[in-house]
Amino acid sequence: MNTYFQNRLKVLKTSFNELISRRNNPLESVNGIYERYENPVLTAAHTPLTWRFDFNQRTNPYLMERFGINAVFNSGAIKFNNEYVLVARVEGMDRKSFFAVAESENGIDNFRFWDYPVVLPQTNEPEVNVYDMRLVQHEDGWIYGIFCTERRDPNAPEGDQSAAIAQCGIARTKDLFQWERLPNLKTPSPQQRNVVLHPEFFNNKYAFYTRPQDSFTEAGTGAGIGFGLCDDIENAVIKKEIVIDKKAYHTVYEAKNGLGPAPVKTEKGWLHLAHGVRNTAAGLRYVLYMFMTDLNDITKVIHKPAGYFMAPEGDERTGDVSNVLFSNGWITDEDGAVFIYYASSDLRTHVATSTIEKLLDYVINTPEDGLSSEASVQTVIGIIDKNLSVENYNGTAHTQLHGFAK
Ligand code: M1P
Repeated sequence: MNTYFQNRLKVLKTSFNELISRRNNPLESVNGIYERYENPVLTAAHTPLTWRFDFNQRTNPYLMERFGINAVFNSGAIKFNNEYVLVARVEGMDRKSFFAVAESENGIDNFRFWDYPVVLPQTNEPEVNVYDMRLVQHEDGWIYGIFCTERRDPNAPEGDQSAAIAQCGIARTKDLFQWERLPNLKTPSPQQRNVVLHPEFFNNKYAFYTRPQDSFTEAGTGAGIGFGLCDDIENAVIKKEIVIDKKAYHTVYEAKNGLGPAPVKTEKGWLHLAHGVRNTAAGLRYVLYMFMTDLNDITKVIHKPAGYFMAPEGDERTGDVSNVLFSNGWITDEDGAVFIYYASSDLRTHVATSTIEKLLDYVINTPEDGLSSEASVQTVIGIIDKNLSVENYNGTAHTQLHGFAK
């Protein structure tokens, strides 16, 4: 073995092992709702060296990377065999995404990819790209992977090589290793992204949250988080789609929105995590928000805190698509601990932790969006009034004098 090769091999292996064994510490929570962690849980550098390098000195004397990975983000999540398991969107330097399973014992660090990425069977109409899998343990006994499938728009002129069609792909598994591919979901909408399967039957049917789109990028006229039912998951057709959470003027979901992971059932209602998108002079800004739907009527939103739950901070702000937080995976433990896996700027995957108790408090007790500046001022005044009349803040009750608390 030549010395150059040997040295490079040693450096590569040492830094990789250090990275995947690194401890991840929680950061102080300012808002009291969740804790972020100091390091991302998965990045391109976490993908196994055996995927990227040819370790044969004869065929690769310079130990060059032969298959570059660009990003690991938008990960589906599930607790499986007592491990915290992510099915990540791994994007190669060739821009194609695929799915790969990574697992950790504690959900916050030491995530290791399985030896091989997921081999996803194709339908009769093969796609070019797949991404953003939502993992759902359905009450029918299968684990479903609901994801976006994308191909070039066959009607686009030759000169347009970016027009695409996005649809919802469906696969299922019992072991996260062997996947059965089912036909793509059919809906009345021209395109779909951010489709999620509800974990329980609703009126004896499979229930889907959808995101109807007029075109590849525009959520358009049908915009909002949609909902529809289908009889047969093996040939899934939604005949009627309704919108259950609309986009709204001058909110964080003004341009479009989409559901994140499958909702979590609690005694007070179904907890939902979603992303909202608004336009800015610097481009689109993606943030996460939460809402709750009724336990019996899952199409009815019963609580919705104003604004965002989580927005890009610090290093999260920059990446391939900057100013983006996106989540399609969370895990709830039996003790109520919640692990929220979110991606920043289409590049890396992070974790934040909370509890069902805290998330219920947040969703139920955070004021709703009054949809105007005047309403926001009234909301703040309501909070101030309460604070100045109780002894919580600094141990004494205040009286109001000339606009200042005394
Ligand atoms: O680039 C930000 C996100 O854009 C899309 O989300 P949406 O359909 O809501 O606009 C998806 O491609 C997503 O993967 C990506 O993170």
